[in-house]
Amino acid sequence: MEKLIEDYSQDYALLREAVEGLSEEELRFQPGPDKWSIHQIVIHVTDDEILSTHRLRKVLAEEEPLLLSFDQEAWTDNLGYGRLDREQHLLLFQNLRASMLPLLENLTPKQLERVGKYPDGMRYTFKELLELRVQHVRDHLAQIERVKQVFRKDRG
Ligand code: NI
Repeated sequence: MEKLIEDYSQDYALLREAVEGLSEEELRFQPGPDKWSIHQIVIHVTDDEILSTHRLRKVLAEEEPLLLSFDQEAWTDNLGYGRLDREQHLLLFQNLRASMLPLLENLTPKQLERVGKYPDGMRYTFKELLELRVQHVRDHLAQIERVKQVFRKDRG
């Protein structure tokens, strides 16, 4: 559990590091017609974090609450991610993660096993939801690296 909380608290620094020093051109580069730019990925990661932080809190607070997911492509298209402020979103991500840390300290084994369920019947424990948070960011960090490679090959 300690390792998990450590990973969870390191994601902001990794995300920041991944975009540090990139030109606006590289940040806005889309590797394909339907592929996200690094800018869009950062906004998506933060949007997902807003919803997931809510889910984590709900599972800790309520008895087997209903969890909802979101249509990520619709959010990207209809919220005009291109116009949203990347720096604000990075700071929002940082604050969301930091705001959770006091809740994660001293969790009892019983709290880790608290459950939330999705409308399709899938059930997740608090610990699993927390693991998914770290995994989500790590997956998108790998995606960011792939976009950088395509961009550099394109320009190379
Ligand atoms: Ni995602």
